[in-house]
Amino acid sequence: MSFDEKVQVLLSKHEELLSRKNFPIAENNGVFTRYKYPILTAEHAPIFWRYDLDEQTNPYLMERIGINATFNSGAIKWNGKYLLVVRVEGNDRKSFFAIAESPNGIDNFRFWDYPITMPDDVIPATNIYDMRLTAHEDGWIYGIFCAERHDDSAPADDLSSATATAGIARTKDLKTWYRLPDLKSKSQQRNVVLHPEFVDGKYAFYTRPQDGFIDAGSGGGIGWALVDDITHAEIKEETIIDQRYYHTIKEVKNGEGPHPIKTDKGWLHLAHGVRACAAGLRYVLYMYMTSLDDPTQPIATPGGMLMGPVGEERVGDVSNVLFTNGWIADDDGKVFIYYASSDTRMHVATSTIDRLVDYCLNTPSDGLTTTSSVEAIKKLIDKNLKVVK
Ligand code: M1P
Repeated sequence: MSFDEKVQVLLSKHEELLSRKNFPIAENNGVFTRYKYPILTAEHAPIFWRYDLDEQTNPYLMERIGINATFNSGAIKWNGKYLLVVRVEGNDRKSFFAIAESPNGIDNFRFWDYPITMPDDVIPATNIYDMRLTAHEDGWIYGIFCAERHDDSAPADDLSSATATAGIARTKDLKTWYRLPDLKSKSQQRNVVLHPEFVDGKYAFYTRPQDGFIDAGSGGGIGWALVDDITHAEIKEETIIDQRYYHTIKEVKNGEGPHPIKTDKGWLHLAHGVRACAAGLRYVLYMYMTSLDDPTQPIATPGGMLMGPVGEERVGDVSNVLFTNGWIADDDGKVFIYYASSDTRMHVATSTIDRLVDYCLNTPSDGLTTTSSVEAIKKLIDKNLKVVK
């Protein structure tokens, strides 16, 4: 086969993958629908990012720059298309952002030609990842993401310790990004999200204070902070609005997913919770709602997880993980939940605002003991037996 023929085979196999139709999985729990195929994998990265297609410089047609994973993606509807700002991780372990676009939100995701060129902060980060997108009422689209740097206070031979801060950038066209100074905070921060509306005339952030790079420690849970000036954002006061509890799906840590969706019953939140087990940490997705009048006040806290890793989702670079930082609500009420499995690939699940609100308002809260869980089930049985018998 000639070099040109080999290139053609490469391109046509890639096109087959990109244009593959996705299908809803028939069995579902009425809350959401999963889809058969992941929507983005490392193999979806463009051939021309990975191969040198010049026979003179790459006679064996070898991959030159390997892509390891495509995961934790922010999401936004833009000019009628479903866009993900994907965390792409190269074989060199560095993550970068790249936009993938789909006409229908469930398949045919294609990367734009170039990854995002993100300007550096005054102190350049080693790695950036997990962008949450917010089209704010001030007219900008903000991307808030984790900026990771080596912890220079660690002993000289410790080349793993790192620090996490929230990087802030904004754009009007998703192509040119303007970097603002990182969020100033007393503690390290990851999973920081910008609320889409001003609150008391200020920018409002969901935060996740943490004692160390990995440890949420005394952080308490998902926080909330108001900031006067986003061009010099600083957290002066932080209130915990979604706490962690012993023996729950979020006992070790939690983090806001994408920014909440406004509904006529309250703000609808999607988040991740982390628990410890013999296999390590287990990351699942959960929901809660807060009041429209006061977004710091919880009005619904359905117990347990909304989604946990199943089947192939359970295995990957960091196994037993579901993580989300993007969703899109269409005008007709359909919701596309974009989630990553095991720090490896992206998936979509669909639902509706009505179903998710119903789920939040009618799922019993976690009573924090076996006794109260059994009481909740007995209550449902009592009700159902009157209908069934
Ligand atoms: O590896 C699982 C996830 O771990 C981190 O999330 P958290 O800060 O809640 O522990 C993040 O690094 C995330 O990117 C990753 O998916």
